[in-house]
Amino acid sequence: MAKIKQVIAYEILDSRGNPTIETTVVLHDGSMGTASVPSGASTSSYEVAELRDKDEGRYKGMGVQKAIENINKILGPGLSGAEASHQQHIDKMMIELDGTQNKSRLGGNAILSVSMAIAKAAAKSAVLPLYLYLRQFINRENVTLRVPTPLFNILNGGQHAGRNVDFQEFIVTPATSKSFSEGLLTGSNIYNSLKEVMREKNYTTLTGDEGGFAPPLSSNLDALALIKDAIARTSSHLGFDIFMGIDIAANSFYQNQNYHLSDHSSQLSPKNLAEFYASLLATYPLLYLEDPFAEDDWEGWEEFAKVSHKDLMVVGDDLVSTNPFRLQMALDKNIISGVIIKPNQIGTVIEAMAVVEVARAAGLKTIVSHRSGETNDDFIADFAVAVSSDYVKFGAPAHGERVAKYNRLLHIEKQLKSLESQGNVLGE
Ligand code: 2PG
Ligand code: MG
Repeated sequence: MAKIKQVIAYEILDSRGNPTIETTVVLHDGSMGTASVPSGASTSSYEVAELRDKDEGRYKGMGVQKAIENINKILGPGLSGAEASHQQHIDKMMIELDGTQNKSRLGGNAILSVSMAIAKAAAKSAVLPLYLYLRQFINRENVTLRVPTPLFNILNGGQHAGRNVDFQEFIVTPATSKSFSEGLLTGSNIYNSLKEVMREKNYTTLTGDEGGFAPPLSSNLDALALIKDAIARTSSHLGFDIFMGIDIAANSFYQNQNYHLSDHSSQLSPKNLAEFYASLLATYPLLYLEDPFAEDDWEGWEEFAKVSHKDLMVVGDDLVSTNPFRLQMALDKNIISGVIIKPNQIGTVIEAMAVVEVARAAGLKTIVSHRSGETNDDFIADFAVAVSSDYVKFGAPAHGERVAKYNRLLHIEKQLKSLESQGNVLGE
């Protein structure tokens, strides 16, 4: 148990070269925690506000000096002397200090960086690994402690690649029966095999924001064919021990109630798009489809629920935006079977954890996710283990800011194995 002594924030750069916030929290017992926040490119309108300076002469308006001032002058002094291990109380205090619905006064980015840094400092003070420390804030009944199954984004399109592929992320995911390290090896083998396939076909092997390859392709479905080819060259078997998925991120090609795909000459209505997915599923046995429709196109989501099959994970990201009210709307309409959890969509650690709990209780699969603009902070890896998420989505098994998270999961897996072999009940 230790009280907060000091909170200091700085401006640093993220993986896209844009400014973001890094916050350090010092406790009275000398424990420290430092955390930095990520940033999305394909954001939804239901995420909490990300406070940017909007000074066009500096980092094209992307500076975060105002948010940092809010930490140094308002949040830090407001929290000074508070007990760091009372994370619920701390997150609530920050919500109250902000006083808006969407954290727009102080900035969701400012609030989250403090929330994460305090959790890290408190874990240090408690001499616990962060994932075990955070675990005390969830209901652990019937929830096993395990390292989640990774979803690897190995081919980038949409707003993460700037080429002509509309769908944002082409994903492979190993069978859930595999251990995390086995899954990582499989993902890495396929990633490297895809590089080989692309070289042979004279495609560029330059990568997008999340480390996946970003070739210009004549059709969205070409990406799936390339990945299928890449898998066939490894020891994995598609549909048996490796599966494919897509984050469509449909917001990005939705306009005036219709969808505009660059490989279709005419626009598609929500019903047409649902039919397109149905035919796609008949050719490629996809396991995972994220944001197949835009965040407010409830008609499209409902249309698709009629034709999609029960083995497909239909996942809401922009649709839900890690927001409890949006989640309830999606549950009431019975249109998703999985949900993306991004702490920076909601702005505090405890609120993000609460959304995981509601989703799990409703029988949804949970997927803890990074953002396309990242730092080397690996908080999200510990968070995913703490909440016993079913999956994690941290990008390709490449690029420093992506592998920082996967590497942290390797460490956690090792730690859990050794604790298990010692008969330790892992704090359950
Ligand atoms: C997504 C995310 C992360 P962004 O849509 O799932 O992959 O992208 O961070 O750009 O919103
Ligand atoms: Mg998404």
